[in-house]
Amino acid sequence: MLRVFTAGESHGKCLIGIIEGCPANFDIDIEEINKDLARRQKGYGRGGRMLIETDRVEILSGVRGGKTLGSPISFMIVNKDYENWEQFMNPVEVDRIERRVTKARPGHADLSGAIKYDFDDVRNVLERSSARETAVRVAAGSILKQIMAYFNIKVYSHVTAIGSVKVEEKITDIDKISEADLSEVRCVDKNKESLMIKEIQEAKNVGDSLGGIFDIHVTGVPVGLGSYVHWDRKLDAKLSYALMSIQAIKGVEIGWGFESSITKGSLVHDEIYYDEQKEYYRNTNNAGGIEGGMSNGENIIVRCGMKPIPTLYQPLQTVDIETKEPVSASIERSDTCAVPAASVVGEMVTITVIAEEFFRKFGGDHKKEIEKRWKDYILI
Ligand code: EPS
Repeated sequence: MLRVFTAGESHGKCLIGIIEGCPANFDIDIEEINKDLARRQKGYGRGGRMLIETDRVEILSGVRGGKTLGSPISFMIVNKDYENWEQFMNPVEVDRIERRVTKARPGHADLSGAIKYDFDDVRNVLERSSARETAVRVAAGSILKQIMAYFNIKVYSHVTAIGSVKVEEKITDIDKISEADLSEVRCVDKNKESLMIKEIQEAKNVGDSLGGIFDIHVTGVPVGLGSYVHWDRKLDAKLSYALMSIQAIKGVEIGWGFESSITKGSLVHDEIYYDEQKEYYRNTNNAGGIEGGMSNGENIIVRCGMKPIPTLYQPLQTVDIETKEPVSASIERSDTCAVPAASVVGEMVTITVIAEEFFRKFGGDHKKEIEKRWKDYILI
């Protein structure tokens, strides 16, 4: 079974990841991981932290000479900002007063986290609940993405809404979606792109923040990943669970999602055809490539909605957890909009779930074993 663990505080020394259950003998290109880490750092609307960091992965175990060993892959990403925070984040001794946070931000983990763990300093909560943790999930996903690419499975994403600006057209052309990397907001509609940038700038000017929506597409997924037999192995359920765990994600839709719920069945379901060359195929993909909890051979299409980041430079009303007096929420350095970054995180989280289910179906200890099972299956 494939499992990914993450550790690390936002301003601690480093972030740590462990991938357990990755088979042996797959080539891993470390520069490709660094490219994905750089993609996550980009995006119009990011805050000052991204000017400090140049996220790079250092593999510590499980890979030798560029090939996976089958043993746990552990890696770290150094927080360059730690040198500015050592005094407050050192594991042995810290200044507990100067950067103490007591004005819990509405929308953040601050208040519930402080109550749950009996902390008098919200910093203990915000350091771990920070979306900085997603750097680890990107590095892990990027490793698995390279392995999935060997089996012709590829993942893409693009942003379809930021604030009130929405791309109305349903874009499914993968060549078009691949252009998202060229856009500062990962939007492939040029008109909407400039409106999104304008709206982010306007929000920034008044100390506000913006959420948005992004779509993830996965190509090359063979039929039958996931399960109709086990409720907890349904592919759509697993994807939703994993994607919903990304900081600030509030909604996940598969294919047409909520829109299909208010449309007649005759217009929703994708009719089935057969042809010697293409074998089974559909002319539409409203199901987003998943039926009965299993991949059906069409592209997987998943959509995520992200709420606006809770840190506001014009803060909302809250309560000081020490005095219980009404105050304005604390202001931590933050992003105005992190939807483009979240869309890269979404890709990596998605490919992690696909890899997990791929290994479950075709799994073995090493590449040859898996490749044989995969070829036998797709050639049936
Ligand atoms: C982030 C790092 C953080 C924030 C952001 C995401 O850096 P810092 O807290 O030092 O400014 O930019 O985190 C949040 C928005 C949040 O709510 O925690 C990153 O690496 O993605």
